[in-house]
Amino acid sequence: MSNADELKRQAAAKALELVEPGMRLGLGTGSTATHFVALLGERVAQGLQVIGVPTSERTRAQAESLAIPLADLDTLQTLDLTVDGTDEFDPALRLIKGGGGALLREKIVAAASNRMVVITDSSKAVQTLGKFPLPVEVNRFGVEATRHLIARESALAGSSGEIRLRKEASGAPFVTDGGHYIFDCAFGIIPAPEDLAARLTAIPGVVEHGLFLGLASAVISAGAQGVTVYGS
Ligand code: ABF
Repeated sequence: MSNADELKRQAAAKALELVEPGMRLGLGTGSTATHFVALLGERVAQGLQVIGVPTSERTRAQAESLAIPLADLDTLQTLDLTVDGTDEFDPALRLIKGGGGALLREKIVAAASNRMVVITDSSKAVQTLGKFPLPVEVNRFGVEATRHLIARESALAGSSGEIRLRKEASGAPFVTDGGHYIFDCAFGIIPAPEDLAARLTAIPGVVEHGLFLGLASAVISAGAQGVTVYGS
């Protein structure tokens, strides 16, 4: 296991301490969340009673392989705890997520949760969001018109940069679990996350964006100095 991978596993193990019998859990997506689901699967095999809602088809497949009981959000409606990764976090626990392409279900599940705890490594900590290109999930109708509106509204919020359609290795557009496309917006810095988020949300062709504001209760970050918990 690489050092980076070990840090992700340490953060995941710390989050597992928050899981109590009977909890309804949101199961995140990405390499760090994969560690959490694997560790959760070990506890389920030892008799821990929980039920999970996966935030992506790949997390669903991993959870099913570990016999973690799953339900859909329509049945559970509210979750006790969601554990998920992130691409960036700032001192106010604002996040950029979506590098893994699962941002829509991740945000729906996080919003339905009483508590959202982010697990990550210290390399994701930033003072100002935006170094990581902001993913924006868009409807496949009128994509170029939506790109133009994203550029216009982002500039009004003080952010500009290349807006790239996410592609598969084959060159075909990446398609999300929800059947949408993703633009990755290389803004560099996002000085006004709340303003940008509101502007993007107001664009009809935008399905969702990767700014997670006010959703994370805590960020568990593993680094050379050990595991640090920001928030509660
Ligand atoms: C997922 O976790 C995505 O939103 C985000 O891109 C990813 C972080 O990836 P990793 O844990 O592999 O660093 O929730």
